[in-house]
Amino acid sequence: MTDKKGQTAIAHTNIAFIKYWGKADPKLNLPTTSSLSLTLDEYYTKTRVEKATEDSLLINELPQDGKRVHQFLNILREEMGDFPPLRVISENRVPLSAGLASSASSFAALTAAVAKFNNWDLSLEELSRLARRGSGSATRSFFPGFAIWEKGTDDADSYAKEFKTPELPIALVVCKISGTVKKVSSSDGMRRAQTSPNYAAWVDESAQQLAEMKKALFSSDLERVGQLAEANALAMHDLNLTATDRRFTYFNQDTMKVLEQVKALRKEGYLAYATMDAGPNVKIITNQEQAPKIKAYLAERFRKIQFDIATPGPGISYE
Ligand code: 2P0
Repeated sequence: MTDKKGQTAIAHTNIAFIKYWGKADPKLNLPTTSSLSLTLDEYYTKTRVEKATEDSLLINELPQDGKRVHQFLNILREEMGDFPPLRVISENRVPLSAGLASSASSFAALTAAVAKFNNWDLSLEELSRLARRGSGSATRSFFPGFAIWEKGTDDADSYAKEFKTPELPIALVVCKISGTVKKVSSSDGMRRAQTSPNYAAWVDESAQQLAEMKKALFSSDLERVGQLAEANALAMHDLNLTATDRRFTYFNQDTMKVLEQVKALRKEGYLAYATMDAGPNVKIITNQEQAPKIKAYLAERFRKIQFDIATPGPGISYE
């Protein structure tokens, strides 16, 4: 127990280069594959927890239905021992629910803030394991740069670790295609994707791609990193299109048009590979030298789309 009034933690979001897209155990959020991500500098969630009379949630100053957060706090109480009701106050600098994985930074920041508030002495890996129960992708948002979430075999050994690489001049051009709320939640999307006849093959292929991705990162081969990430992402989205339980897509027409331009950029000699998540946005993997040029190239062709340049970000921090 603690006599502290409150505690604040900051977690940055992450983009998977080898995706998590399916659950071996939906209750425990155990994944069917290991995944690898890059934490980004530009997007983060800052979360303060304060002692209160009941659990509640405020995001960007707006009260929310805090059911998911309340359930997660109860999981932490079961795992770690009881603590008082908490008011959770979140400042979210991630475009919400449009495929930029705000749940990753949100559940990482919340887990870290609650742990620090309660004076739990936990390693980053132990925090990652706990955060998994809130949202799978949150496991990877504790670490600077690259992280690997090892799928593990059970609740005890499924968590992420930092994946140290040589210094890489990597950058992402983030194409913010639509800020609208997604129609298929990640959990529902995964459940449906797992009904694709191609699912088992994707799981096998993903393990090979992860092994190759590690090698490419170690040898600073950004071209290969991009190729592998794009292949992995396109195959993930193909599972959605081939789901036998109501096939679906997160792409819209702008997604398809940007993907065409990514091919055109490559033909012109640019380093440019695309990755997409549970929304219409496209993130283009490139290097820091070419990122502003790619941004200018696309901004000229897509007047209505906004573009950011994102670079590797830090691990969890506290205020
Ligand atoms: C990922 N995504 O690896 C994948 C790729 C989106 C596409 O993890 O159900 O919000 O809370 O565990 O973490 C988004 O799913 O899903 C996600 P839950 P989560 O980043």
